[in-house]
Amino acid sequence: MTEIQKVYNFDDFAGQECNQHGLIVGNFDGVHVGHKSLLKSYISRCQKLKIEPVLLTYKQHPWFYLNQNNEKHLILNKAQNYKHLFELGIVKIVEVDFLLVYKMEAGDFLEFLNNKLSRLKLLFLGHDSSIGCDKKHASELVSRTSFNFEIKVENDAEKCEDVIVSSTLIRENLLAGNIELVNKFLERNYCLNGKVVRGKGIGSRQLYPTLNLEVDKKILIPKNGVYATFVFMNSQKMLSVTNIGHNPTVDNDGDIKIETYVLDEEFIDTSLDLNIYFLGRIRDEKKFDSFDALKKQITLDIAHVKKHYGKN
Ligand code: RBF
Ligand code: MG
Repeated sequence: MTEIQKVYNFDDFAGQECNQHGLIVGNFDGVHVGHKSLLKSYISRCQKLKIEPVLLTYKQHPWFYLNQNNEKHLILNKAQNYKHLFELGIVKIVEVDFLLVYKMEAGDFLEFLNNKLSRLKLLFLGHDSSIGCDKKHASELVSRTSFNFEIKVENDAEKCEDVIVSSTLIRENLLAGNIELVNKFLERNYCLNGKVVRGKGIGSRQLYPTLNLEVDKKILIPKNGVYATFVFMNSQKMLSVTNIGHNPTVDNDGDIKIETYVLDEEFIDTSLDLNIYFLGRIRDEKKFDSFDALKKQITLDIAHVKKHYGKN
């Protein structure tokens, strides 16, 4: 099957769907081990039935409506989120406005899908998922037979390090700086993606030159501190050391800065889009008495990364 992976508006998709397809519904923020195992069984079920694996998600994460604020919350920005979902084998992503569906009871929601999606053959639900504003548990819905599609419920509780992995658990561990654990929950290196922006130039003049990363404002930022990381420069993987924090030695504006020093400075490319992949946390950010003291500490940080992560 050579399919073009594409993102649709719900109405566009409903208007032009031409192949028989399945549907899985959710945010899948983080695309962690639990999500992955559920998505893999969904995709293989679709393959067996020879239907397209389609994923329904919300234009904006429900959390931002339900909590009425814009605080940093997401593990992945939309582009990264969709990239991981497509890599797993999802063929179409359909975005629906949360406000359109959040007041529907489970039965109405299923009715809505049944009426709008004439080629829907399979609705795939995680065992612990609930549907509709009446929060009907997935298992209560399987017996519904008045629709043109089958409902299948699959166990989606994936254990890792003896706990059931969830996006909430990952957020808690990012805020605690537990990168190694987060990497296990994700089955890949946790990554911050964003644009490279200009700093004040203090680093290049008096300390070490860094790339400053600006991330989507909805993205949750891990605990302040210094991290062993890597980046790709001209497709080459290179170690770097990343500071997240307020730079108290040199700065007093309240903004959080994310900046990385790439160990092999010669290869730095200045392209705008940057992924910083995290390996582990080295220390807390500190206020030093002088630039010199800070520079000495950064020199030690660099040596630490080389020594402990040099073979990565
Ligand atoms: N700034 C601090 O005030 N305290 C720190 O502990 C600190 N650690 C850093 C560690 C690394 C590896 C890097 C790259 C930067 C660090 N900074 C720290 C930020 C530093 O102040 C910053 O690079 C300059 O202000 C230039 O933007
Ligand atoms: Mg800089």
